[in-house]
Amino acid sequence: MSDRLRSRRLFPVVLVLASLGAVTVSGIASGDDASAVVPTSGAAKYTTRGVVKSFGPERKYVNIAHEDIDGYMMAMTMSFEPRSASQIASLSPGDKVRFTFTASDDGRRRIDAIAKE
Ligand SMILES: [Cu+2]
Repeated sequence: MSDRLRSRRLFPVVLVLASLGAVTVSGIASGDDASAVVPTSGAAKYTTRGVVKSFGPERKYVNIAHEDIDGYMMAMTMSFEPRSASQIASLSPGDKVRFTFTASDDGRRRIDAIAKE
C-alpha cells in the first residue's frame, strides 16, 4: 500500500525530469543553429543618468529621459527593460536615476543596475 503511494508520487516527478531532459537536449541540439543563440558579441554596456518618465504595462519596461550616451546616442526618452521587477519597484515618475544597461544586437536594452540620485 505504502509502496504504491510512493510510486504514484514519484511518477509525476519522473515525468518532469524527463521533460526537462528533453528541453536540455533540444537546446543543445539547436546550438548548431546560429539564429537560436543569443548574441553576446554585439552587446555593449553603458552607464548614464536620466529621469523616470513612465512605465509600460505591468512595469515590463520603464521610459527614461536619458542624457547623451557617448558612443551610443544623443539624449532622448526611451524604454529600458528591468531584468527583474524588483529593480524598478521603488521608482516613480520624476525620479532622477543613474543606471547601467546592456544594449544587445536584438535591440533590447536591459537594466543591469539602477539607483535614485
Ligand atoms: Cu535613447
